[in-house]
Amino acid sequence: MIDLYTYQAPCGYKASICLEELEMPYTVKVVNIWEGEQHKEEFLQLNPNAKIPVIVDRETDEAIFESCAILLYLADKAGQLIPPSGKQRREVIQWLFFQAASIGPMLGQRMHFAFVAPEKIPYAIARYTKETDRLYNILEQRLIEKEFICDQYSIADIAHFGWLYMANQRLDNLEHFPHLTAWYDRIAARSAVAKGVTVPAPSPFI
Ligand SMILES: N[C@@H](CCC(=O)N[C@@H](CS)C(=O)NCC(=O)O)C(=O)O
Repeated sequence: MIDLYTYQAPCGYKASICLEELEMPYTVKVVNIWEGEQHKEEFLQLNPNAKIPVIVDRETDEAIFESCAILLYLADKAGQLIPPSGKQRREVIQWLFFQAASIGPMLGQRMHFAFVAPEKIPYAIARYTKETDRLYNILEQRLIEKEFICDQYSIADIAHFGWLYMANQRLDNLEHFPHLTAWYDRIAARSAVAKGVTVPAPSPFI
């Protein structure tokens, strides 16, 4: 059994989608990040970085933070959603890092300056829009001949969907990227994905 510490946020959705895809039993522990519950001592013991998601594997009492590390752990535990070895496995890990280091942080900044910042700063909005469009174009080129980000549906798709799902609620950000849009629709149509984005409840952005 897995305990999932999460909230209505893109990084949390990655973990819940993965658990749903793997049909792994899990218990949801809600951490209200808008009320600061991620800074409580009990939670910091699980993640010193004070961010959701975190999982605890009750079979071993091991706690894991960082959403892409969680995806890798769950996929390896189940023996699904990532090849077990070789070049294809390394390719999935490479795109997981791309998501964690680029798509996630840059889209996070784009959404922050568009919707959360107390003042509209045109330079910041333009900077992160330009950078996320550049990153989208990398995915767009890759998806011209591919159904999924790697050879098969994998945790690389789940990782990317979390933030793209959140961005898509508020921005017309995919309209110039037809192959990325088609990929998004394919992933969104999966029943485990539709369920995963309702854990612990639908996004407040919807
Ligand atoms: N790199 C981390 C980022 C985690 C993250 O930023 N989580 C956000 C929700 S998507 C959060 O907990 N924010 C609360 C805060 O920053 O105080 C991961 O992928 O797990």
